[in-house]
Amino acid sequence: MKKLLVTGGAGFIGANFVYHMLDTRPDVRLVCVDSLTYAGNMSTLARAMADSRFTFYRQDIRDRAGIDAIFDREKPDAVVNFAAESHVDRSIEDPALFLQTNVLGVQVMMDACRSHGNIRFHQVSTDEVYGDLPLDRPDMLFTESTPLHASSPYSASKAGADLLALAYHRTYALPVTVSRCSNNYGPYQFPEKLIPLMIANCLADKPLPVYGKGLNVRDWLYVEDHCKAIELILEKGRIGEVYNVGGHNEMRNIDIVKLICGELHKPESLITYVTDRKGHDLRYAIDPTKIRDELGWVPETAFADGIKSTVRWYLDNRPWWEEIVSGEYRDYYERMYANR
Ligand code: NAD
Ligand code: TDX
Repeated sequence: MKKLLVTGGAGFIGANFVYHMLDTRPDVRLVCVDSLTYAGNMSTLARAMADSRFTFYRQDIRDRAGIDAIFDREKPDAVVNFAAESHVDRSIEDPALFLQTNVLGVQVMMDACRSHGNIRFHQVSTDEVYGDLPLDRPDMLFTESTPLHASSPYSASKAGADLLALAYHRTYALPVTVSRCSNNYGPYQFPEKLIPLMIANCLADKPLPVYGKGLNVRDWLYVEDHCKAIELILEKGRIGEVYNVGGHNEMRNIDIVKLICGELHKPESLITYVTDRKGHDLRYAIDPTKIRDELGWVPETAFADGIKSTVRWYLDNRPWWEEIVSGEYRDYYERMYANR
């Protein structure tokens, strides 16, 4: 049976990937490494913990000795690195942590792969490494050869990790792949991110803080489609290659927020325009031709269906996010939004 080591599995996409693999791949065992930052949540992994094919380690990827010990013991066949500080607004407040986890943590993971038999390594990256596109040029999309042009400390740290991963391939022949995905949405997303934040605030009849004029565009992909893309790249992706992942689903922030109001039967008068994010990227849009043509990947969930089931999930799983928004997240929210 193949053993896959997954970092960041207690976070949003990592947990969805863990469940995708446990539910569809009886031939795979999963070892999850996660330090449980504010964004990691053991309740998310409750069902996985009951599965004999799943093992969990509370472990920071920056800690070389701890990571080496897990590799010694588990001897994984491949590694997928989801672990990261992932929120742009937090990176504007505290860039150092982003560099430590998102760059140096990746180095530790790849060094462990090298010293344990040149283990296959997949780096989960983001379209944000390309910077942004103009709003008035719908013809322009990010391809894998678009130059890296990161705007935030978060995206700069992810770009640094991508370059390091590709350098480890060229220099040490480490079998590396990189995927750069657009904005994900779906179950278990931490409520600091646009879609769950707006759902939670709507349900509490709280103001809906839209940055700037709400005209920035993101390219949304249902998280399960991202997980399937990563699985395909792991199995069939060409070593040393980058794959863009996205579903041609560009939406303006304001339209997403209005749609959520509609789904929850809440008045649009809750919408409050607040001070814009510093350096706010205007538009992201992925060209997924390469992964479609080479690996046959196409997104399967239409946004209209995915957003309905996501809203339904947050309605059906209130204890999961209510516990989060009533904990230390409250201080973050106050800090970030009080005087905005
Ligand atoms: P998340 O913030 O929900 O989860 C991150 C997880 O990593 C958490 O469980 C956290 O505890 C863990 N973690 C953080 N620092 C760690 C460390 N030093 N050691 C071990 N574990 C650590 O993030 P997400 O939205 O699930 O994103 C996962 C990955 O996908 C990230 O690499 C992110 O850059 C990338 N990505 C995210 C999106 C998106 O829309 N969310 C889109 C494209 C790419
Ligand atoms: O309160 C808000 N109001 C608002 O208008 C928040 C939290 C966000 N926004 C805007 C900012 C963005 O234009 O909504 C858009 C989406 O914001 P986020 O959910 O913070 O996502 P984004 O900055 O686009 O980054 C996300 O996608 C790429 C993930 O957080 C990254 O980890 C991923 O790499």
